[in-house]
Order: sequence, then C-alpha cells, then structure tokens
Amino acid sequence: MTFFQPPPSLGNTFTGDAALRSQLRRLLPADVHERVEPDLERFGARAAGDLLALADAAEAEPPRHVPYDAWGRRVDRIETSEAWRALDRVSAEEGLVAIAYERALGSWSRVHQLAKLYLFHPSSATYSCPLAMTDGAARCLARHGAHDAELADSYAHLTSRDPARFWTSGQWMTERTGGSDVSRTSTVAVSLDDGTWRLHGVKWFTSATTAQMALALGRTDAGLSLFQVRLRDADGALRGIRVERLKEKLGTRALPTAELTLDGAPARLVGEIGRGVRTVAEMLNVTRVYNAVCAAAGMRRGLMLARDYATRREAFGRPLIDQPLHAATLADLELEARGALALVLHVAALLGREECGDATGDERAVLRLLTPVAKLLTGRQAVAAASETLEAFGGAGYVEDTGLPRLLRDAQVLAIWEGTTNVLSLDVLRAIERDGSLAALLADATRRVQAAPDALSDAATSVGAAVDALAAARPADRDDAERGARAFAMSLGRTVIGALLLEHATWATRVGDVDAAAATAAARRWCARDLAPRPHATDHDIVALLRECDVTH
Ligand code: UCC
Ligand code: FAD
Repeated sequence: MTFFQPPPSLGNTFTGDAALRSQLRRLLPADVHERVEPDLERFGARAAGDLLALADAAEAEPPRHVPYDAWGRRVDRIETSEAWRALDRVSAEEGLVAIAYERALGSWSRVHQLAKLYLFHPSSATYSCPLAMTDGAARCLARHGAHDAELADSYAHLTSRDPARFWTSGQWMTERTGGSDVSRTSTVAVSLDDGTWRLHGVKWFTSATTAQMALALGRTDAGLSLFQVRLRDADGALRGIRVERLKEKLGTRALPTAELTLDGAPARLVGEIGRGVRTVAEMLNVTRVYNAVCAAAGMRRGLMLARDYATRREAFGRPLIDQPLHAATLADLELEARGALALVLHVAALLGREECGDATGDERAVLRLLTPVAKLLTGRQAVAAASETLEAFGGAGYVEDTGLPRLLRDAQVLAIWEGTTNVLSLDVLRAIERDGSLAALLADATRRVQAAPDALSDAATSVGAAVDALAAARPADRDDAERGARAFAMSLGRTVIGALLLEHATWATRVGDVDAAAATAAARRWCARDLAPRPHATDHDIVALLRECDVTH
C-alpha cells in the first residue's frame, strides 16, 4: 500500500497550552481568571479554525501596489486580500487593542489583551503588526492628544470595537539614512498659520500602509518632532503621499510594507516640539512588548505542530516522540517557549500596572529595563526555535506548501524591526544609566526565588549567583560597555526568566497545580545553565579579533 504521511494537526491553541493556562492561574486573581479563561478558550478554538484559514488565505494573496488607474491617473492603491481585511474586522470585534484601554479588569486588562494577542499572532498572517502600531499610537494619543479634537477623535477610532469605526496606525521612523539612528531624518515639517503642518520627505519602510493614520518623525527648527498623519481624504485618496513601491520581503508577506514619498502630507504635532524621539519612544515601548509576545507565541505554535507531528511520524520502528533524542530536542524547545512566555507575561502585568497608575517606582524602572530585554531576548529565541522547529519536520520543514517555512521567515524580522538586537542592547544601557533600574530588577529577581523549596535550592543558588555576577559587572569604559551590552542584556533576561520559572514552580508545587511537575522541571533545567556567563574573550581579545577582520580600520 502507498504510504502517505499524516500532516500535523492543530487543536485549540489555548486548551493545548499547559504553560499558558498554568501561568494565568497563578498571575490572575480568581475572579479575573474566571472572566478571562472562557474568552481565551473560545478564542483559542478560533485560532485553530477560522482565523487560521483567514491567515492562510491572506498569505496566499499578498498585497499589490497599483500605481495608476486605467486612464493614467496616479492612484497608488494598495490592494489587499479579503482575508486580510477580515482579520482587521476580527481584531476590532475581539477588542484586540480595545481591551487594554477599556480596562474592564483594571491593570489585568493588559494581561488579558496580550494573552489574546499571543493566541492571535500565529493565526493572523502578522496582522499583529498593524495592531502593535495601533496600540502604540493609542498610547501616545492618550497621553498627548486629549487637548486636540482631531487627535482625540483618532484615539477613539484606534480603540474602537466597531469594525466600521476601527482604525489602524502606522509608525514612520526609518529613512534611507537610518532606522536605528534616526538623527539624520531628512523629512521636513513645515508649519502653517492654522497650526497644522506639512511633511516633505521619504519614509523608507512603512508597514501596514493601508492604515488610516500614522505617527511620523519630521524635522522642525526645534529638532525632531512627532506628527500624526491621516493618510486619506473622505474619498479615499492619499493626502500628499506617494507610494513608490512595496518591499519584496523574506517573510511577513501578507503585510504591506511600502516606501513612501511625503509631498506636503498634512500633519498635526503630537507631544512637545523638538521631543519627537522621546515621544515616539512611548509608542516603541508598547510595540516592543507586542514583538516579545508574538515571538513567544510563534515559538509555542511551532512546538505545538512539531509535537503533534512527532506522534504521527515514525522512524527506526517507532514514533519520533518515542525516540529519546527527538523527545529531548522537543523538550528544549518547550523550555525556551516556557521561558519566553514567563517573561512576556511578567512584562504584560507590569505594563498594566504602570498604565493604571498602580506601579511602584521600582516597578516602573523594572518595566523600562525589561521591555528592551524581553524584545531582544525573545526575538533571538524565536529565530533559533523556528530553525529547530523546521528541522524537527525533516525535509517537510523546508517545503513551502507545508506552511512550515513561514515560521522561520516570519521569525527573522522579530530581531530586526522595532530595534535590532544590538540597538536594544544599547537601550538596556540607556535604561540602566538613567534611572538605576538594574538594582530594582536584581532585587526583584532575588525576592522571587526566596521561597523556593529545598528540591529547587540548586536552581535558586544559580539565580543568586547570576544576580551577583550582574551586579558586579564593571565595564572599563563606554566602548567596553557597548561591546559587552548584548551579552549583558541576554544574561539579564536569562536570569529574570530563571527567577520567574522558579517562582512559578514554587507556586505550582505549593497549590498542587496540574502543571507542577513540568513547571519544576523547567525551572531546574533553565537554571542549570550558566545564566550570566563571563564573556569568553577578554576585552583585549575582542579588540584584536575586530582588527583582524578589518572592522575597526
Ligand atoms: O520597525 C518598525 C515597525 C515594524 C512593525 C511593528 C511590529 C511590532 C510587533 C509585531 C510583532 C509581530 S518602526 C521603527 C522602529 N525603529 C526603532 O525601533 C528605532 C531603533 N532605534 C532606537 O531605538 C534608538 O535608540 C532611538 C532612535 C530611539 C534613540 O536614538 P538617539 O537619538 O540616540 O536617542 P537619545 O538621544 O538617547 O534619546 C532621546 C530621548 C531621551 O530622553 P531625554 O531627552 O528625556 O533624555 C531618551 O531617554 O528619548 C529617550 N528614549 C527613551 N525613553 C530613547 N529610547 C527610549 C525608550 N525606549 N524608552 C523611553
Ligand atoms: P541599520 O541601522 O543600518 O543597522 C545595521 C546593523 O548595524 C544592524 O545589525 C544594527 O544592529 C547595527 N547597529 C546599528 N547601530 C549600532 C550601534 N550603535 N552599535 C552596534 N550595532 C549597531 N521602520 C519604520 O519606521 N516603520 C515601519 O513600519 C517599518 N516596517 C518594517 C518592516 C519590515 C519587514 C522591516 C524588515 C523593517 C521595517 N522597518 C520599519 C525598519 C526597521 O525598523 C529598521 O530596518 C531597523 O530599525 C534597523 O534599521 P536599518 O535597517 O537602518 O539598519
């Protein structure tokens, strides 16, 4: 008989995620948990059902730029699939942005919302990207838009649950001269007598270009400033904007990312003039949290598929899941996914507390520091995990129509946009230098492992040693600090995850949670690593190596 391999299958992505369910049982107060869980369970079924079908359809029909109409008029339409537009409607109806601003559950609303995003992202064809920027813009306008009727109206659109009213937002920072370093931004903002502005320049990467508005950096006499741009007039025509072309990208193919020329685009100032970077950083700190949540989500999705496949695929006389080495490989992926999840839920809870005014000064400082840490660490984890996940399918993982290569193509961007790994490592230094957040973070990690039971004492010792090493790090000078910034930031992230996994295992054991055995194994195994390793090479070695490969000349 001809053999056909049964493909992997996906069940309810909430009920199938033991780590997520267990974390939420610990984090959320009982009455909040009672309200959140049914919503997530219902949404988890959609993530494996109609949303996944929409995402597949959107990926199969990528956006198209139509520069001219049949009669030669410049129209610059970006045509998207019906499925992509349906994902927009779902986002509004499900309150994927709104939940965070309605705050029906107080500060826990962020955890609810971001847990929902975690379920949505891998079944969204990266519709999570427009949502990230929408949420970041809503946050900016909530803070800086109340005095201006047009900005306040935009905020209402961004946070609406009504698909007919819901808007998404773009975020236009990157120019040809630089995405990490925006100081050479050449887009010029010209002030008009009526208090509005006109923008002139080129924006080199603009994702979700079908959004109704964007927040854009532009140069004024007072320095870089942030502006709101409403892209289209009442007839749907672009206002002083030309779409030059859509980027041809490695992944995120359903997401339109365009190069734009701004030719007098009408704009309104957001925040203080000359403080554009500071103002847009408020947006970045939200989009970076999204990035981390989506990284954790992608890791879990890949593992769900790989685990299921391992029960269906046989090699050397038994299912892959029964091959000790394959099972150990999947267990490593489980560990990475659990670590990432623990970190992003922690950040989500802190963000919720900060936004509701419930956070202490230390918590605010920890949030500021952990946001780039979470983004950079989970971004790298997601790329590595996606590569391993593809390998777990053998050759099928490399074949397009299995849908699996998308996992890797879509993961790679998580380490690039919203600040590369290096740039975020430097942001970690910025956060540490400005508000003394390191001491608060290390004290918090120490506190979380204090109640660890005897069975986990080795793990607690490992976290303690890492905390000591991080507290003792003393770079020789600024260059030395920058060279070591990535290793330092990764160590911080690994140490915090160690503390969080340990805290969770301690709780799970105490209350007899169904996930206790797995939580304990995860904490032990994570902390058995060297969480904050000393750099392999001394400063002198690194400088010599750089010279050798001609980088410093
Ligand atoms: O990539 C993009 C969109 C992609 C789609 C989004 C999807 C999201 C997730 C979906 C998942 C599927 S949009 C482009 C993103 N671009 C970046 O991330 C830029 C990367 N570069 C940086 O992050 C740089 O560090 C800069 C541009 C933010 C800063 O560079 P500067 O010019 O050297 O800045 P300064 O002078 O150090 O900082 C200026 C001010 C300071 O405040 P003051 O003036 O009060 O001293 C800083 O403390 O900004 C403050 N600041 C911050 N504050 C800078 N960064 C931050 C921060 N992160 N938080 C708070
Ligand atoms: P560069 O800044 O040139 O960086 C090149 C390399 O240098 C990187 O490895 C970086 O880590 C490193 N580097 C830079 N500075 C330092 C330093 N000081 N120390 C150490 N290393 C350093 N941008 C938007 O504004 N809006 C969007 O909607 C948007 N969408 C995007 C969608 C996609 C799919 C992609 C891929 C990008 C998008 N971007 C967007 C742009 C993105 O934010 C930038 O590409 C990113 O911030 C990096 O900037 P760059 O490309 O100019 O790289």
